[in-house]
Amino acid sequence: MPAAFPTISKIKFEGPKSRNPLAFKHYNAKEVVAGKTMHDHLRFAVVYWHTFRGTGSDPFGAGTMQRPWDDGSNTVANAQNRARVAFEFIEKLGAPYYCWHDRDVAPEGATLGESNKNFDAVAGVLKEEQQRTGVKLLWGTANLFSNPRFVHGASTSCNADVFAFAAAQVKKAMEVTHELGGEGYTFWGGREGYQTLLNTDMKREQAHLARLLHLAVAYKKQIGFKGQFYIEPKPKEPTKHQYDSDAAACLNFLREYDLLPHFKLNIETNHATLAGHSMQHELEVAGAAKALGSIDANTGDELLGWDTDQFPTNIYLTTYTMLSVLKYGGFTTGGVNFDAKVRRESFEPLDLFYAHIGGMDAFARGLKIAAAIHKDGRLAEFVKQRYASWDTGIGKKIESGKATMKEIEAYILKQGEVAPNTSGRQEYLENLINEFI
Ligand code: XUL
Ligand code: CO
Repeated sequence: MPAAFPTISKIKFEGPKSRNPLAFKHYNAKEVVAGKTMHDHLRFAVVYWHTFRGTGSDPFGAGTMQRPWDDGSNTVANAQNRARVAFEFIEKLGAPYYCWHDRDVAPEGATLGESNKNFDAVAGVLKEEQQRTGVKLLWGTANLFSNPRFVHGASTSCNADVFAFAAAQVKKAMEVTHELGGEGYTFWGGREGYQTLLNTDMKREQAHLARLLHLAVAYKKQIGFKGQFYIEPKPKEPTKHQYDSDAAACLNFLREYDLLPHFKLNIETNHATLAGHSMQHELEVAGAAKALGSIDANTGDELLGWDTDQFPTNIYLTTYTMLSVLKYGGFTTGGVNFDAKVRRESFEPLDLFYAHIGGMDAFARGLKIAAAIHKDGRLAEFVKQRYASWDTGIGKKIESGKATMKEIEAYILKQGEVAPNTSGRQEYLENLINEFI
């Protein structure tokens, strides 16, 4: 097969002074930061859907992407060829992982049986290419939202047959993930939500979503798949309300249905902002519950209110992200997955390289800055000191559950008024962050 990117060789680290747009300025896979290589900290993954299936179409116009290797046919042969191109790209970029939906990699057939056959035929090539390049599967997932059968949702559909189809699709996607040595499996509830409550039995729909997840947990055990399960929160789009709306809602849902021990969260930046939160907020909610698993790295646009999935280049964003990731112990099964797409106007294959190189460099900088802030220790010490009143006396007694209402009342009656005696020092802390940027 002729090379799809003949003019591009392996992307190298050339350091911050390099002016080569096809080189890393900050991502040096082998460099050790805070006790681990950048490679092991960041565990970058390329997504199959945007990078190899994205057409550049939007609600106002057709696709624009130039992908000369793709013959445009919905055939297994074209899909197999595309798989080889994908690995040429990932290998040249030097990302250690990739991720897919079942329907990204292989064409959907007229029946589930046919789709499964197509999927196996392309999975064979994925396996060969993984072995050839050493690139690994971070996670797999099933597309339970594009086909019109999922118009009312998948596991939350009003039609039990649609649930059955979705469950069968998840079963197969889990099997292929397992076969390819995937380190995780993600559930993003594409249409698991509602457009109007007038036609919706919310309690029943949520119980059905939990049923699918319990079935998956049982099947995982049955086939011996050891990868991590993730739920990916998103508040809306395509539905007006998704049941997995944000990290807190997901955690509550998982707890309510006894699923929490089996899942972690895959936090996506643009989903966080659609939910009216910052990425940092979502990471802290997940981390505090010991459920921070992986991230879908991208960003929205301040002036556009939808899921634009842009490549992340904002150093504050990557710094705050990596501050939280490091704080909760770093990635184990998860990684930094670029669920991001080049703009419709960036239609040349070369743009795929620029986009990923920029994202990887932005995260490498975020990692280095966050590690330096952790090492410096002033930020963590400030937070510790801010809560010092809880480490002794009445604070300690209350926190440990040993103080009664009566004792607390007696204490405060004796104490008199309590003055607001400590500043929050927000500006000081923002300046401190800027010392490292
Ligand atoms: C959609 C989204 C998905 C999931 C995988 O907004 O983020 O691509 O990451 O289904
Ligand atoms: Co995503």
